[in-house]
Amino acid sequence: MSETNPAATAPVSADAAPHRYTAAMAAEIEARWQDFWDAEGTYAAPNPKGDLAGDPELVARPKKFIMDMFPYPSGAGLHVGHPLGYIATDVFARFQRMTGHNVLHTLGFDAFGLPAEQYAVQTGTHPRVSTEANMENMRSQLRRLGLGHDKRRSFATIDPEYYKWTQWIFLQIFDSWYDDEAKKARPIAELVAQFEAGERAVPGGRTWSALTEAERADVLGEYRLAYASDAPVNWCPGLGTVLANEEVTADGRSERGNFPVFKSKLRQWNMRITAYADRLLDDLDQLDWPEAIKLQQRNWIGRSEGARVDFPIDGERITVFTTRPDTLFGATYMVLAPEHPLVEKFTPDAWPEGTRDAWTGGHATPAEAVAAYRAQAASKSDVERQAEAKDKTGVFIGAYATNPVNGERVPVFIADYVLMGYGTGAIMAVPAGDQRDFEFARAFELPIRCIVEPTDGRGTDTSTWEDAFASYDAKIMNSANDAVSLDGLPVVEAKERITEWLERTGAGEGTVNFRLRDWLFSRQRYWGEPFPIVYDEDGIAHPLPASMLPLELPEVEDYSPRTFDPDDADTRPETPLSRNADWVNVTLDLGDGPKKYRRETNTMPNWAGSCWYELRYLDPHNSERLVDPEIEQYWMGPREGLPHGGVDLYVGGAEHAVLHLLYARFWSKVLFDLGHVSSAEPFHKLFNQGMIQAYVYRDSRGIAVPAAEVEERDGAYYYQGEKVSRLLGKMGKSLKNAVTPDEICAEYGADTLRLYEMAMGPLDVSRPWDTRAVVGQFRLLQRLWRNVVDENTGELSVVDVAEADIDADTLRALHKAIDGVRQDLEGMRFNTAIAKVTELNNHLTKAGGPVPRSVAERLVLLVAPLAPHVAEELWRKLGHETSVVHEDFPVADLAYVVDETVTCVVQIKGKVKARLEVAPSISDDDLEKAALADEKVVAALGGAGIRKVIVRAPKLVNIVPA
Ligand code: ANZ
Repeated sequence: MSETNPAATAPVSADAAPHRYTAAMAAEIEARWQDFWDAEGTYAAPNPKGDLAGDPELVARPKKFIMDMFPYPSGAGLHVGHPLGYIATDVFARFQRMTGHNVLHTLGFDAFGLPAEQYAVQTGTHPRVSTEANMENMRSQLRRLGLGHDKRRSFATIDPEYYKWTQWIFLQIFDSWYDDEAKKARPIAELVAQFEAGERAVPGGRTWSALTEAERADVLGEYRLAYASDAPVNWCPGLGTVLANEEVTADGRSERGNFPVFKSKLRQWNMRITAYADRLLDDLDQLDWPEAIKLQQRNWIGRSEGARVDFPIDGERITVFTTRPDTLFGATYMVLAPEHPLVEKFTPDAWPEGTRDAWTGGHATPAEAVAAYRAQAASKSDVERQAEAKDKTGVFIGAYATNPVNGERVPVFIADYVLMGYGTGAIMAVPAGDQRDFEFARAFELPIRCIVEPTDGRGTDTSTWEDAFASYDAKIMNSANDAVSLDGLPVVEAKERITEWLERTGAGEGTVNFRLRDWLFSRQRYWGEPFPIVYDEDGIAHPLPASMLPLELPEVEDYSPRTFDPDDADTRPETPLSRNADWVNVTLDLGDGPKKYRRETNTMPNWAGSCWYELRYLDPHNSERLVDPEIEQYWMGPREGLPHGGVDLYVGGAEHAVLHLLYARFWSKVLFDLGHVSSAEPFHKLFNQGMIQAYVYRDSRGIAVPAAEVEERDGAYYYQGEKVSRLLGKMGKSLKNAVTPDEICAEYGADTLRLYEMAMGPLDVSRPWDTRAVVGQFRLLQRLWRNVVDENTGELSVVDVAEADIDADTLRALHKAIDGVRQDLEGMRFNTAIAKVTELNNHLTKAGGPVPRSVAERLVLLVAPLAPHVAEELWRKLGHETSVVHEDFPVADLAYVVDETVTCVVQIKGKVKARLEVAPSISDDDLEKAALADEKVVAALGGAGIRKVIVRAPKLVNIVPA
């Protein structure tokens, strides 16, 4: 809903002050200063060297790299919710500039992605054309906000000069392996050298020289950090592409479009992010990130300490992963994931003697039971399979394994609550200690053996139990064989002891398991980075040499991925790039003469471009290297408090907790290991801004109606006379409640919009947009203007007054504001900073009379980070020739900051000679100095020496002259 603001739009009537701050004036001022900044390059941050080298004095300052999560250039443009974070970083960056820092602040575009491609499919417009147009539109919307970006450093991920380096990084990752001993990535050539020299055994036991080229490629594929594999992947026929785990919802559907997702075996590129699981986890501790995000990353990585235990079966073995090896004596059956590759091997032709009916699922043979159960399990998502409280289903495969700790025969089942993708895809089931196993055991009449002394009074007779008993504080019981006893031990010690026994007897070993999976890195899309990979006639993948980069996207006739019946799991993707035969089939000389090759026709996922963009901002035009090491070191290198280096401040939404932020950390670490960068972490401090919410109004059919046309009457809401409901929700076109920054800028100006967004509440909290409240900040700027400029003449209204002659109340108000605003801006508490500026401004308004020039100047400097245009204008009016952007932020005189003062009496020889107003907390030393410096005291002493000063802070100073 919008209310017209009379001050902003009313035509200037005869009696209205001609030089009042109005929307029209704001528009004029803002446009003028934006042009000035662009022309002067006011926000250019100099590099220590290279094409962006500049003012050595600025370079020598401490530096700050302040960054936003860059936007996707959507066709809908920006609404007022989008720039919340951009304004915040801009205010912060401006404050840092004014407190002596060389500040790098810019913004690019994350421009590959699905919407442009879908638009292309619908309209036939090339995705580049629509994306460029959207960027152009967003650039002008952003420029209108007065953001102090170094535009020389901006780029889009779709620029071939940018994605050349995305492809180059892919090649670095492809050409490296993770050395578990050195705990870092190394060039693959060093691994080959180890194989050649016989220093490392070649898997399969042959010598390196005996392997064919294809066999070598296969071996190296097992090590490379980027590798193609035929693993089961998330295939989404409805979208026509495969998806990363992170892109699949908890109910096993595509995050985008909500289509079913199936596990299908497809040859796909992967990134071995799992090699970095430990480091990704450990290094979180050093980062200044919100705890909630760290926790999400920790959970996503999901480190579990436990053991692998081998259960012998038919001369072979089934290996399980357990976090509770201490419960091994209570393992009374085993479960394999239905897809487990060993299932066929151990499934006999007939049910063994004594098989219970309940175990067979009513099937005549184990093979039939297994086949039927597998078909049933395949139709469920992992989440459905794991859901608690569901009936546990499964079938016996007709085989028994041996529990290594007590030699007992334990029946082997398949059941869908065990997942193939976790641990080893097989478990030992301990019904007494695990609720899922407990339910399964009850359903299948399997023994439940009490191996942990219950501490809740339920007793050890498991036939009376209603659920499993789990506690880390309890003691183990019924757990001893001839060689090892866990009885009486608490869980942690029992785990250690049994793990020792397992390792000693060769029955198992302690191990760490991660939930994190490798990152599925290929998509069957058009609008993404092509892979710099070609296949020779034997199907062996070859990297393109760096000299052939960028490998640009070819033109194709049809951009759409081929989509299929969303429910048809048997379909296979067809990539848009494969439709351009001239591009796909090429003759290249990769160093051994011209040969025929076939290009990889998948493209990279849209996360690729955002995995390293912070580095490109540093050295955006470098065509020789990813980033110049000295420049990288300068802006991002490790330093005090930032052991891993990284961006000083990164602001964006919390929704990127595990996708972008995890991938970017992974790429940083690889680049760090390979020596390309000095920072092992991309983002040292992370801040998640809240959301700007908006009211959604719906009619009786539940359909959203245009919010701007809703009227309020007596607390109820009406649209075209019909009553509508009101709820707080997201802002957006589809909910018909989007407010654009353009509208607000037109009505009040960008400075008002900036102030309003910053004043709405703490930055990390979500808040409802209220157009009617914006005018409050506009009035603040009007009063600010009026405190400096005569509205009738347009002339300065300030007066020159010596600091000593400014009244004490004003000085107190001023210094309190300076002190508070400084601390608030440093701490990113922009809302309270604005409150303090408002307080000072109101004080000056109320005080009446002209404002002392030095007070007005400092007020303007306080406002400058928040409302830069009006600040520039007033600064210029105050007679300054240079931009306010690089002025020093005012510093408070703390003597004025304390709330109350007490009166201190200064006596000379017992007679009161002066009274001082001092802070209650003043020290004896400071009070003595203040007393001796006081004019009246100096006069009374008349040059006489001092024998003794007795100080009783804060109330009394007694001076005894010599
Ligand atoms: C025996 C046991 C006894 C277990 C007990 C738990 C409690 P986290 O902590 O998430 O790592 N498990 C192992 N692999 C599995 C798979 N592929 N699908 C489903 N469940 C699996 O969980 C590890 C525990 O989950 C393992 O420890 C195993 O059950 C089960 F009182 O082994 B436990």
